[in-house]
Amino acid sequence: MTGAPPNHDPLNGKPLHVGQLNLPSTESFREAFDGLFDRRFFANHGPLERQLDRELAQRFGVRHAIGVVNATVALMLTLRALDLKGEVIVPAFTFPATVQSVSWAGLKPVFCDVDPDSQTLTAQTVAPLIGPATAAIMGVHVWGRACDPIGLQELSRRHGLKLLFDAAHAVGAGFRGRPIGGFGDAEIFSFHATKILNGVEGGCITTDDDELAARLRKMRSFHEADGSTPLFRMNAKMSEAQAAMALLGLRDLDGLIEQNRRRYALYLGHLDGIPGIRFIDYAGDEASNYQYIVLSIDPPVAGLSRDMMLERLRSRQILARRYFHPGMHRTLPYSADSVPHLPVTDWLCDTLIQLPTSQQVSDRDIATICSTIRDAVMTSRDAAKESA
Ligand code: T4K
Repeated sequence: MTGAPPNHDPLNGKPLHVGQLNLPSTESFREAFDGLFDRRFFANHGPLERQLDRELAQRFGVRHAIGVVNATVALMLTLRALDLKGEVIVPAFTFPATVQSVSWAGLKPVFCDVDPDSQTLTAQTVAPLIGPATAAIMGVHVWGRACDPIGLQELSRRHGLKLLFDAAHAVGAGFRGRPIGGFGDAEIFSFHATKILNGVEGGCITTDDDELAARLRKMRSFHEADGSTPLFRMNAKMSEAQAAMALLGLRDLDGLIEQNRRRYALYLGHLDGIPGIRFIDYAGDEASNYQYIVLSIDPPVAGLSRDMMLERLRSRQILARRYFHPGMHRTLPYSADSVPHLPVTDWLCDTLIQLPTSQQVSDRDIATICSTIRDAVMTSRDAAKESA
């Protein structure tokens, strides 16, 4: 026999990333981009961006959806548009954009711990932090799980606070029969390439507040308002190319959710009964988009730490990630003065793993990922027993 030895790894060395990376069909992509090139209208609120805003408003069941260049800028814009001063209560268990946008808007983030089951803020975790300087609460629908929208709406109303939701993970998700998008004063979505709705980059702000929507539309560009408007404005426009991609994704959204749900069920089946491994359970009042496969590792039971498990997976090109690590309260500039005591956040940051799931991850890949996890736990437990 000549040549390289056969690769016995079922993944064949193919790296498996986290992130959705959903693609439209080549034909629909070509058709959309042919139209775009024919029109030669690429930016400044063209027909596709306007169409996307209308379709998103309909899908999310809100009066206004305002397309923007990405969710980070959308968060910054919304906080500025609300004209807030003082403090914003936020989770530290989140992507940096949630917290950094508060600082960019000249506000002070106040870190709040999350509920151990939902991994989100709840009215109970937030209430003790409300003080005279509090201006707003910003919850995160992390993993697309609703961030106690009813409880937080009641709490914010009672205290006269603004309520925002970072819904970057929550396109297509819902709560008690209502789509995420219409809760609080505004919600902010991401259409980054790694999200279920792939606009390459992109995002939108949803709101039922006509006045806030008008203000945001003026602030997001220099093209939608007369120069006399006394507002801070910027170029936060979504391009026509982004809108074309997002429209194609929106058309496929229900099918993508169903594909995600199927992969989630496969993972659940393969990993059932492994000691020390616990899956996020998308159940109860939630309608999930299943775009994240997240599990926690309990080291004393599993026999190995989360980071050891990551190493095992990475050695087979399974590029699982430890979202979110470290907690934002432990990052500069926020940790410079003091680090608040957030035990649940710290525990999540130390124990969670995000696994690959996307159109690029086959059923066979999932079986391989799960057998890698099972083997890692079983060999670690055996080794621990032997050395005891
Ligand atoms: N709020 C929350 C709660 C968020 O999670 C995010 C973003 C935001 C706000 C802000 O939204 P945007 O401003 O981005 O619209 C990735 C995404 O870039 C980010 O959008 C996302 N959350 C976050 C959870 O994940 P990184 O820094 O971890 O990305 P990166 O480059 O390491 O990519 C993740 C994996 O995906 C890698 O394994 C490589 C793979 N990948 C990535 C891209 C971009 C690919 O295979 N192909 C690609 O094109 O943030």
